[in-house]
Amino acid sequence: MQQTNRRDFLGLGATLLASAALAGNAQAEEKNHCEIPPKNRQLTLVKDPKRVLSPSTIITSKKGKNYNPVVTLNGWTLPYEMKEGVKEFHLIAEPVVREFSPGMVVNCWGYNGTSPGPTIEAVEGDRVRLIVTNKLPEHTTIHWHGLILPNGMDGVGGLTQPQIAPGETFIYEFTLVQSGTFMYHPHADEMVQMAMGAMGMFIIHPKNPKEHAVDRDFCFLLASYDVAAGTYTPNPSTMTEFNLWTFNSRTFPSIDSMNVAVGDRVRIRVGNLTMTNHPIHMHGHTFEVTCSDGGWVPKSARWPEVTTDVAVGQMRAIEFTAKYEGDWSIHCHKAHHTMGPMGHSVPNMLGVKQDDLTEKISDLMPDYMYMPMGKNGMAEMQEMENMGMALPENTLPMMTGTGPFGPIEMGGMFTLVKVRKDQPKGDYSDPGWYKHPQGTVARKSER
Ligand SMILES: [Cu+2]
Repeated sequence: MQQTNRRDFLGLGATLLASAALAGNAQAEEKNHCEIPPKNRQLTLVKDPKRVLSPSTIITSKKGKNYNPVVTLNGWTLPYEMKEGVKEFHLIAEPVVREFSPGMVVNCWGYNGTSPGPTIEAVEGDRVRLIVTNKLPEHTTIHWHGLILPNGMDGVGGLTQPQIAPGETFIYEFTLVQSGTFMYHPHADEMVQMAMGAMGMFIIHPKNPKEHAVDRDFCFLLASYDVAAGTYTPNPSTMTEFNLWTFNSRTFPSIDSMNVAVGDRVRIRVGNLTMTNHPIHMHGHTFEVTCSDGGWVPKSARWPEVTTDVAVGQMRAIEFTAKYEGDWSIHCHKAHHTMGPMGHSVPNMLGVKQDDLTEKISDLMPDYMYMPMGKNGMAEMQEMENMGMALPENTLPMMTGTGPFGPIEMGGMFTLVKVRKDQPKGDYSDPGWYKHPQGTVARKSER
């Protein structure tokens, strides 16, 4: 019975915790190191944790005892309990449903009701106990990617431990001897389990809170999927031709923006558990890579960048001081990774006068969705979408998002860093579109 309570409690995750806190449950708040959402975020109590479709970013508003908590984009931090001086976390590997963007849900595998799983946060020197229950249909393990630990805790099924059979619970326990950004993922039937979204982040804060201190600290994982239009489950045998490119299993415009104040020191930690590299590019500022999953980069070895490649199995933490107000794009620079799934196989019709060809082909084959590239490019595809062109079931348009000046024509791995003079300290809520001072926007020539 106790196990059931515990599972329900943890599975409901941050949504329930936030609700408990909102209801003024001080006990729950203290016990769970609790998350209180900013006032404008709507959180509701969800009865079935596997139906927590579109979690907003859950903010830990209180500072940790000796660290400034990270903010996981469209995700949350796993609560822990102190047991005789050990931080005890309970991870439940299980099938979940994730909403990638309104209009598209995916059958994923994740932890505690979400994919990616909740972020684990602890402090250098902590003793941690990670209790892993397997509710997946096949065996699993968890590998703690980048952590220095005893070999038998490394989580490689068959090599350093027996596989965790469905229904079994295994306990990992070790002391955190380093600080930085790490990941966790199965090391059992890896290709399938990671293709299904089983992964999460593991943040270890420095023992001395003044070391590597920043004002705002964000993290997310890069994840890719192959979900054919009209279906709901990723194809786990896809090697290269993925069609969904995500930050924390969300696609633009449904990825939360990172909202900061002018003058803030900002860190963004990006982990890559996809099958290809992602050059992450940010507009408006230069940044430095200050940390990899191997540890902190010495100051003398850093250099300014606006793009950093995050290779497969790597993590890169970038840092910058937010100086310039505006809505600044941050995205993967592989152009097809900032697009939605629909229409990548479009026939190349650039420069071809098509007249009513599309209509004629659609009449001949009503069940075949014929969507060629336009004569002048692909921008007209978003126009068609905006005009209400029907998409097949459970998929997303290739180019989407609307800004204050019109269609943004993005999708996939794209979001914004919003820098504002008046973003209050500790407030992560979306300030809306940037209001450009008069005379500072590119304008149509009158000449
Ligand atoms: Cu990419």
